[in-house]
Amino acid sequence: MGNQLKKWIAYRRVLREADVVIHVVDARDVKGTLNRWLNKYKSKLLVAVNKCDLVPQTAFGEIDTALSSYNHVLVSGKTGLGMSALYSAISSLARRTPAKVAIVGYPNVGKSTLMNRICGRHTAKVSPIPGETKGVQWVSTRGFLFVDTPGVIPRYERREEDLVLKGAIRADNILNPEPIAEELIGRFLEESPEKIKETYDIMVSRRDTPSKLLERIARRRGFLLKGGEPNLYEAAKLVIRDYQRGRLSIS
Ligand SMILES: Nc1nc2c(ncn2[C@@H]2O[C@H](COP(=O)(O)OP(=O)(O)OP(=O)(O)O)[C@@H](O)[C@H]2O)c(=O)[nH]1
Ligand SMILES: [Mg+2]
Repeated sequence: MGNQLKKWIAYRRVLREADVVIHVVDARDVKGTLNRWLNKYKSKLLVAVNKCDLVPQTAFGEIDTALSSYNHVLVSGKTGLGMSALYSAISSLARRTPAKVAIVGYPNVGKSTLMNRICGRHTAKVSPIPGETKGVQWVSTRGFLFVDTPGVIPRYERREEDLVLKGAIRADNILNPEPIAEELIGRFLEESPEKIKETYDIMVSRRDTPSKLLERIARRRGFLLKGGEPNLYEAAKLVIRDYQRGRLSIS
């Protein structure tokens, strides 16, 4: 049997066995990291909107509206925000002791970070590189059995740009990072241009185009090609990496 298929079967088994399925999504892209396929487990589904420390509080209302049909909580595995709400939501879904709780979601949304926060120790390996968690391991804590799972991308998901922005593909594996970095810079230019200014220590005005800014970032960082042209390829990968790591965030 192929490795992928084995993993898939193990994943399905975890979902079936679990009493509570915590579907972790990224607060910066809730719709994009929400896997609609998991709706078939809706009666035991709890959506944990993670990385809330990376979005302004004014965005919380919008997130609540987008998820109004889901049982959901806003959390940050990094700062501990919303953890007590998460525990009560888990408890109200748990129907036996110890209840089994599976943590699932896209690669890199922070499943292992959340698992560590819940278990209060470094149970699961965390990394800014998607695809860190590989196996499946149940951990007993707080009267529950928790399991962290490897990130899964639904089959219908194909657009590379989308996957990159969600942090599901690592920046170094992208063939053509420039348009993606420009899309990102364009968003920041609209929502908080000062963030680009601070992060890269460059001049930014609203009249600047994303490609102009990418060029400025390359020069500022000394990413130059022979002849002194800016190395946009390296600058684009830097911007994508910073976004995936949360160094470049709207807050
Ligand atoms: N700012 C911020 N960063 C977070 C938060 N949670 C996780 N991260 C960061 O996001 C990156 C991915 O975290 P992981 O916990 O490894 O994500 P994962 O979902 O387990 O990833 P895979 O196992 O690869 O699927 C790491 O760099 C974490 O430090 C959070 O709440 N806030
Ligand atoms: Mg993980």
